[in-house]
Amino acid sequence: MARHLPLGPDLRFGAATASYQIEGATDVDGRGPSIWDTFARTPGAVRDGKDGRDAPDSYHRYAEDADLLRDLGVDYYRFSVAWPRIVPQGRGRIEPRGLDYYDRVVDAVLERGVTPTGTLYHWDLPQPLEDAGGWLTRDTAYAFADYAMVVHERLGDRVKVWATHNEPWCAAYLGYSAGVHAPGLRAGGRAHRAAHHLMLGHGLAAERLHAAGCEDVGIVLNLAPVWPESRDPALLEAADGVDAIRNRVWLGPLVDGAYDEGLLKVAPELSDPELVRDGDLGLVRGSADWLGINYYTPVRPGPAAPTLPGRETHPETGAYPGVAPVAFLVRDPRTDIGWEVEPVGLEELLVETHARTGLPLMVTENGAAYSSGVEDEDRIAYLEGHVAATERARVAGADVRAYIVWTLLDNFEWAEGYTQFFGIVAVDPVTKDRTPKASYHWLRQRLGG
Ligand code: IFM
Repeated sequence: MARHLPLGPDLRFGAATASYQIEGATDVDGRGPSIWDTFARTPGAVRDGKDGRDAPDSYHRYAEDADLLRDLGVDYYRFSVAWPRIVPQGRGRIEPRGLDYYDRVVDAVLERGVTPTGTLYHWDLPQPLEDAGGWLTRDTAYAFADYAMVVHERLGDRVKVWATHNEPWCAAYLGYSAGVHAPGLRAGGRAHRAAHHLMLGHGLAAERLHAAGCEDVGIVLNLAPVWPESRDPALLEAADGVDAIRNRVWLGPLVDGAYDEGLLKVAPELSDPELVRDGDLGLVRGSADWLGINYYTPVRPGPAAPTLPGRETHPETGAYPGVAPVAFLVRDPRTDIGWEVEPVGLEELLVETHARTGLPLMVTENGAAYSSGVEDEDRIAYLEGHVAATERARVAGADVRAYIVWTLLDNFEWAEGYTQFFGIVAVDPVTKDRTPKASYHWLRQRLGG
C-alpha cells in the first residue's frame, strides 16, 4: 500500500498546481477545447471575464517553475495533466505533442531533485465529451480510464504516485448542480449521476493502473468538517445531508463499497440500478492506496444567511441537491475569497479521515487567497497554522505523509478569474514574470534553505 509515499519521522512538503490554471497556451500543439474554455466564455461565468489563455504560461516557462521548486527545497511537485492535450476529442486519437510536454515537465522536475506526483483529472474535461453528456453519462468514465492508461504508459516509468481525480465534489456538484463551475449546469439531483460516474471512472482507472504495476493510486477529495451552528433538529438533518454529499458519497464507496442510507435519503438517484450497476461500488472499494485531502475551511450549516463581502450568495448554495435549503455561516477571520480561517478543521479532518479509511493521507492542497502582494505575512500565518494542525494530527495518530501547499503560482482561480491570489510566487499579469513572495522564502527556510 502506497509504497512510494515514504513513511518517516518528518512530514514531507510539496507545492501544487493544476494544468488549466497555470499552463496558458490553450491553442497550441493540438490541444482540444475543454469545458473550462467554453464555460469561461459564457458572459458572467468568470468574475473578470478572463480564461486560461491569460494563465502564467507554464506551458513555455515550466523550466523556470521547476527552478522555483528546486530552490524552494520541496520533496514533491503536484501537477495535473490536461486531458484535452493528450486526447483532444476525449477518446480516440492521441496527441503526441501533449505527451511530449508532460515528458519535459516531469524530466525538468526530476533533474532538480523534486518528485513529481500527477493528477489525471483537475476539471479540464474535453468539450466533445461534454457535448455527449459529460459526467452525466457512463461512457465518460470509460473514456477517462482509457486516457489514464495513455498517460501512465508514457510517464509511469518516472511518475510513481498518481491521483485519479481532484475534488470530484466540485466537478459534480459545483459543475452540474450549482452551475458555478464548468459545464455550468443546474441539473439538480442529476448531479448525483456525475458523482457516481466520477467514482466509477476512478475505479476503472485504478484497476487498470494497478494491473499495469502502479502501486500508488489515490484520489484527492475536498472533504470538509461539517459543523452545524445549533442542535435544532431540522438543521441537524440538513447538516447530515451536507455531510453526506460533501464527504460520505466518496468515502462510502472507497471504504465500504456502498452508499449509506442517509445519503440515499437525500440522493435517491443513487438507488437507481440503471445508474449504480452491479459491481460498480465493489470496483471502487479498496481501490485507493492513499487519499489526498484538500482543506481550506470548515462548513457551518446555520440558520442565517452568510454575509460575504461582494457575494450575494454563498458559492456552495445549490451544491447540495436534495438537502433542505440551508445557509452557510462564515466566521472571522476570513481570507480574501471569503473563506473562514480555522486550522482545527484540518486537524479534525485528518484524524477522522484516517480513522475512517485507514489509508495513508497527504494534505494535497492547503493555502490562502490574499492580495497582500509579495509581503504576504497573512499567508505565512495561515500556512504556519495549518502546518501546525497537520503536525498535531500526526501526533494524534493520523498517518499523514505530506503537506502540499496550494499553490506555487498566482493563477486562474476558476470562477474568480485572476482576482484571487493563492500563490507563494507572484506572476506579473502582463510579462508573466515570477517573483517569490515572503511565504515562499518562509517555506524555503523552514525546509532548511
Ligand atoms: O484553485 C483551487 C484548486 O484548483 C482546487 N482546490 C481549491 C483551490 C482554491 O480554490
